[in-house]
Amino acid sequence: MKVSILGIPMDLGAGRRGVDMGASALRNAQLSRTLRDLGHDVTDLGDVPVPIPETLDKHASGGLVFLEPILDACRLTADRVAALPRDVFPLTLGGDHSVSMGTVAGNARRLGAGTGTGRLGVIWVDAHTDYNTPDSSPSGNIHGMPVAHLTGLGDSRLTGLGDGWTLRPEDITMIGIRSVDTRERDALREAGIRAYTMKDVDQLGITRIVDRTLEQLDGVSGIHVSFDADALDPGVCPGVGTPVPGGLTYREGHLLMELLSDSHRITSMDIVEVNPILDTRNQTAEVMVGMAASLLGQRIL
Ligand code: EXY
Ligand code: MN
Ligand code: MN
Ligand code: MN
Repeated sequence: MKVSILGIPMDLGAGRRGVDMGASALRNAQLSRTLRDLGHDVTDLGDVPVPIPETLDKHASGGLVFLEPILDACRLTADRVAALPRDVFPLTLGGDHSVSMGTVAGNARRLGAGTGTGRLGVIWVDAHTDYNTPDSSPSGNIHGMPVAHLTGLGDSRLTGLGDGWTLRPEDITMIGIRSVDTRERDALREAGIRAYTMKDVDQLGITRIVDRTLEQLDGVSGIHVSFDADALDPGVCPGVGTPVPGGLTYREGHLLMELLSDSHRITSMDIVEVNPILDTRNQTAEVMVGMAASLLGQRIL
């Protein structure tokens, strides 16, 4: 398969510094070489330009911190991704999770979703549901809000990234959830978004969750996997800014990727929230490169 890597070195959406170095850490952990060794035709497109917070005014407007530069970076990201051909697998590297407003919008456009010719499914692998709006957010940090904006809730400048397209709540599945704010919970229920919590992972197991997810997403033109490193347990991925105990094990993460790979239905992936400053000898980036490898066909035997 043709794989195009694109970095979005942005930490403006997070409360802590350092995730802007995530893309670099993933490259250092031999991302390209690992995927080439699997037989893929890998092109690294480099990075989308993103300003550093030191050059900006940190003003929160209407409950949103760094709105304008995040909007600009997401717009550039969406345009770069949308321009890639359909037979390319975009592998986008954050950056904090707000970059996914750009990657998802870009992949939707790339696959013709929103123009009447198809829908994009999204599997959001995360400890958090990222479903706050500027109104409900306890922090003002935009990385806690991308899913809400993708579905059309929140600030109209951010919902506009889809150029009229919005992600249907029925086309989203969340996996690994264990930290949800009170008002987020209400909004998720109202929207009817499918979310598999860690309790569901314990009870059902990854295999059944994947079966149900693929059934739920029957009929979409492509499926995007947005993998937040904090979905995995902090013992496995310590290099994240918002760690939550009780996460996916190393094997649950790999099994999820292996089964999704077996389905041959995944068309793009994000790796986000890798924070090398908080990491132990680049362990988190190495684990996440392994996750990408499993999604792209690496097998034990
Ligand atoms: N729910 C909290 C907030 O909105 O501030 C925390 C969000 C953390 C988001 C992380 C990266 O996925
Ligand atoms: Mn920041
Ligand atoms: Mn997230
Ligand atoms: Mn998270």
